[in-house]
Amino acid sequence: MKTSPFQPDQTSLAYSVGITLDRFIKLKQSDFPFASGELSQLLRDIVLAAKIVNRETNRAGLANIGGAFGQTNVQGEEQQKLDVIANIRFMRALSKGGEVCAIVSEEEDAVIDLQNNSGKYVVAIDPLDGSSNIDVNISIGTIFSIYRRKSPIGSPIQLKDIMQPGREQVAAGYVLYGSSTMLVYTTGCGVNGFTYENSLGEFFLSHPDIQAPKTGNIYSINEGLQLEWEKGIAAYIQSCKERKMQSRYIGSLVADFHRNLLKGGIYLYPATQKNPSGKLRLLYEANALAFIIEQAGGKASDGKQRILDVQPESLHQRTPLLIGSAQMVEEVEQSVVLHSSLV
Ligand code: P6P
Repeated sequence: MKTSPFQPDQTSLAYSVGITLDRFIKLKQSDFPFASGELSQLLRDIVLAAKIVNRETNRAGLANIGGAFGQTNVQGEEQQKLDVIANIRFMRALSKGGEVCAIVSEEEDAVIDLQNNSGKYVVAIDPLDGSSNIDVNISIGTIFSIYRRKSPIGSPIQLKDIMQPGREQVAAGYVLYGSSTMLVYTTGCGVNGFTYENSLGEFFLSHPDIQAPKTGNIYSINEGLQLEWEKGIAAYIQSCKERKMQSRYIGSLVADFHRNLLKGGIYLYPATQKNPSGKLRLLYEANALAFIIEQAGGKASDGKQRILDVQPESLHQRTPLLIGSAQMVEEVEQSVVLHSSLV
C-alpha cells in the first residue's frame, strides 16, 4: 500500500532517523492511558546516565580508567574502574531523577533505599556487564529492569517491592557499548532500538519494532565448559554441530544477546560445576533480557520454566539461562526434559 507523502512509511530510514529517543518516549507515553509521565522521566534518567557511561567507555583507554579498580564487588569479582564509574553514574541519575525508591545493583551488596517517599519505581541494574572485556576493547553493556513498587508510596521499602518475578516488570532494556552504542528497550508494547549519534549527543530510532526470528543458525555457549553440561544441553549442542550451525560466543552477554535477537539464535549459560545454579543473575540480567526477548517473539527459560515466572529468593540469585529464538529455546528445553527423564 502506497503511503501518503505526509504519512511516511514507518520503516523508512527517513522516518526513523528523525525520531529521537526522547521524542519516542513522549510519543509512546500514550500507550499507558493513566501515564502521568513518571516512567517516561525514569527512562530519560537512565538514558542520561547511559550517555555519560558511553563517553567514559569510549575514553577508557586514554583516561586510564580501564583496568582493575583494585577491589572486588559483592560477587567476589574483580571490579574494573569502569564498573565503579558506571555504578556511580546510574545511582546518581536514578537518585536525582526522583522517580525511584530503591535500586538493586550488581555492584552493591544490599538494596539501595533512596529514602524517596514519592518514588513509585524500583530499578534492578547491572551497570556494566562484561567489564572484564574493557581492556581488550570488546563490547560491553548495561542491563536494567523497572518495577512498580508494591507497598504504599511513602511507606518503608518492603521485600515484596524487591523480590518481584520478572513478569511484573513495567520496562526493561539494555545499552550496548559497541562499534556503535545502542539502547534497546521495551515497556511491554514491543521492542525498539536506538543508535547513539555522538556528534549530536542523541539516540535515534534505528530498529523500530524488533522481531526475533522464530529460529536461527547461531548458538552461543562457552564450549570450554562442555564437560560440565547436563546431558540435555550437551545433546542439543551436538545437534547444532550436526546441523552445521554457527558457533558465536563473545563472552559479553549483551553483545551475544543483541546479535541473536536481530539475526536469530540462542544464548545458553547452563548450570556448571563452578556455578551449579548458572552464572548469570536473575534480578538484573536474566529478567530484563527475558522481558525483551518475549516482547520480540522469542523465549527465555532456565531449562525447566519461563525465566519471567521465577520467584526471586535472594538479591544476587543466579539462574541458568537459555534465551533467544522461540523454536531453538523450545528444542533445548525438550532435550533437557528428555535426557533428565532418561537418568
Ligand atoms: P564465561 C561476563 O562476565 C558475563 O557475565 C556475561 O557478560 C558473559 O556472557 C558471561 O559472563 C561469560 O562467562 O564463563 O563464559 O566467561
